[in-house]
Amino acid sequence: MRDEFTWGVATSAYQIEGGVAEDGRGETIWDRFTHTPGRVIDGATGDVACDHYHRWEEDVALMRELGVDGYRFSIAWARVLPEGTGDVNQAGVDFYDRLIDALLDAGITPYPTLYHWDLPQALEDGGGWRSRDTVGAFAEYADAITKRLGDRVSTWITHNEPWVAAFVGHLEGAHAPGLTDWGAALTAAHHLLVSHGEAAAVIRQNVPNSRVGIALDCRPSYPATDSAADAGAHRHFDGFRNRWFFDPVFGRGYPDDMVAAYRDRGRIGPGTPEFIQPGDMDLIGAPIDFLGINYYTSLPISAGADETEDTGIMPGVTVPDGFTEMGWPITPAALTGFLQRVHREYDPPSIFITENGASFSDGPGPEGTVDDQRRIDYLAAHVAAVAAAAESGVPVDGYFAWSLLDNLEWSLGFTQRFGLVWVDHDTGRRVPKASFDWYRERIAR
Ligand code: IFM
Repeated sequence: MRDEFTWGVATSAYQIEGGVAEDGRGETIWDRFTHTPGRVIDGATGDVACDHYHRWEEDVALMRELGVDGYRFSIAWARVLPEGTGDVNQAGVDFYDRLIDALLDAGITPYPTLYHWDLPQALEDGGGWRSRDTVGAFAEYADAITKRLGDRVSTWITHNEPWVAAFVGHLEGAHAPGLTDWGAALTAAHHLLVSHGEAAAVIRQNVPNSRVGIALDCRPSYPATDSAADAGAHRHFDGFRNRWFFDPVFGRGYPDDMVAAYRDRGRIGPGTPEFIQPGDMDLIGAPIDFLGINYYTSLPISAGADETEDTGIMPGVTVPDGFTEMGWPITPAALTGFLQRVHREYDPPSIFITENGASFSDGPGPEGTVDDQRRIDYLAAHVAAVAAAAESGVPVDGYFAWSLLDNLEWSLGFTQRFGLVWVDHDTGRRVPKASFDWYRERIAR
């Protein structure tokens, strides 16, 4: 690992904060979605979540005890600009102001993400990410928040997992805003990427010595058999799931094979895709200071499998290291391979693993302690995979475990636990798990 390696933990606003109606925060698409019957398991909502909005000092103390160098969290756009644009809500900014000061006092570097899926509902009402106007609104938000926090925060992440925001939200319909439309998904994906470019330029202007990046999720895949049909399906899946974002962010535009495939399938029209305006691809492909990679699993792909299949167990597949409770195969070696590929093909100046972790539901035993050995095994294997990539020359500069706390796993509600700290979702009580102690010792080493 490089000398200045950053060890951290990650969270996101809607998954932990709660306090959704406090201090002038506006409604978001996730408030609307979770309150729509049938959308989320058990009718769970982020109204209280981990109550971090009130318990943030306790959470900073936990991080101090853990000894992390960095904390990756997201800022709720609707706390800063309740309607998405317009007047700044000072009380909302103050929350992040206090958090950042406390982190800095604890010797922890803040790594804020501007957008982790919680679009202000007012913008959704105007077309959300399907509308070009949302790009301008995002730049306005980036401007407002970096002008207020940029004196203390130099590292900024524009978006978290734009693939998920675009495709799970607008094609699979399992996330807010719950649409199932290819045109909407591809348009939203493009606007998310353009807004990354716009915001990056704004941040550079407002923040001296800024470091700007984006956190892309990835699903490395491989053909399920050595048949030509599976190889083709794997290539298409990789284009859909990985290259559609990695290529443009590194200045290559959208991959030709995928543009052709989408055209053939009637998802975009002939000629230049209708959502692209002159200058967009340069904006999206402007150099970044670091790339964030969120990694959880990799998948075998068979011809004929549903293109959108990105979770769940593929029929007939055996995975030596088993599955997490999300049903995701445990595949640490693929992380090394993917990092080497990204280094070889895209050559970012610096890479951070901005998320990696596992869902296992172990809770307090009779002694009150949480023995989550399966999470320790998962994390140890993935940290080793990152170290292997680093040893082979990949410029990896940090690792953020997902997540500090058990939290709201979106439409799966509170049924999945990713935390190093167990949370009683009735009382908010926090109990550090065995993996917390393991990570503290790993960081100290
Ligand atoms: O909880 C999510 C997070 O919000 C984004 N990345 C994946 C995590 C686990 O599904």
